[in-house]
Amino acid sequence: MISDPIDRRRFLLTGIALVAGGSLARGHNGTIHVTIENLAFAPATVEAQIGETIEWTNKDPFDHTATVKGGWEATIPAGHTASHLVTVEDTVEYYCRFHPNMRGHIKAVP
Ligand SMILES: [Cu+2]
Repeated sequence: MISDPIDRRRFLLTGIALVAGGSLARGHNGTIHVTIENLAFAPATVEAQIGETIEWTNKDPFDHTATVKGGWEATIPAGHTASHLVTVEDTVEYYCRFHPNMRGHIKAVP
């Protein structure tokens, strides 16, 4: 019951994003897509349900990482993708180990 307004907002935001060009596109398989281009995560902030997968696509000509200090790290090679399964503790800030100014945020929701 408590999560109802959050779910509605998520649905609404996703719908708007799809209409606006799909930058927050959510697949039917529960994958949330983040593009890395020009040394930035886009979108920089994502809201993900626990059990969904975040997939980063690196369009830059050099490697990046999604690194959580004291936590997990995904390496995203140039021109490739990498993914992370969202778990309950994944409301986190992450950054790129090679370019620490690159920062992203994940908000995990039930
Ligand atoms: Cu980087």
